[in-house]
Amino acid sequence: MPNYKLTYFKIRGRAETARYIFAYSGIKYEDSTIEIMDWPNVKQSLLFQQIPVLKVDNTVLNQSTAIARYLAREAGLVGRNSLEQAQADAIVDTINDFMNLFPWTEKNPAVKEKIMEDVFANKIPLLLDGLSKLLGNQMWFVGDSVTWADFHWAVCSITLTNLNVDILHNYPKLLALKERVEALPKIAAWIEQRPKTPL
Ligand SMILES: N[C@@H](CCC(=O)N[C@@H](CS)C(=O)NCC(=O)O)C(=O)O
Repeated sequence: MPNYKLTYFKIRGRAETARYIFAYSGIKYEDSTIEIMDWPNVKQSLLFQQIPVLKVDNTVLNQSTAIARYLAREAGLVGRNSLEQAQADAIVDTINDFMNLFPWTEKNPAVKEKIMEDVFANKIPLLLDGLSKLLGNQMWFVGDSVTWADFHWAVCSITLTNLNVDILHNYPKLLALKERVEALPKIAAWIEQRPKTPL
């Protein structure tokens, strides 16, 4: 088993799906969290000056989705055949497309609020309607067992509900899926021990 070191800020953010995969699979890793004051120095040391990064022995991987997909593959969480794998990939990419619409780095509060309102009113319903239809009456998004796409939904839906407490009221099946992931014993144990942060 390689030596794994995941580096990110002390928030869920773009590293949490990888942390869920580590927790669920029991694969050991170092969860290295950077304090904001140390970030400028760490940033300079990175090829693309962004985190998360995952060090696998001496190889540094960037891009949160590539990291999570790699770990999911190692943990047997990508889907049972190439079509299921593509279905899981498509769900993760779709969720990311919508999560990337939020103005995470906007400094002007008025501009930020306006974009937030627009995303919640006009974009997020499209994501939730689509995901809800894809899930239908199934337990998991893809096939008959949990995949990293379910984990990614569970992680991103925490951020959505933190930003807008009512957002899942009309989507009971998506809420139930989030809760099903969070009730998996190893995920529940991780949630209990992780730092409590807004993002
Ligand atoms: N597409 C990249 C985006 C990475 C990214 O935007 N990272 C942010 C944190 S979420 C970052 O490093 N921000 C600090 C900076 O750019 O100085 C991924 O998914 O890993």
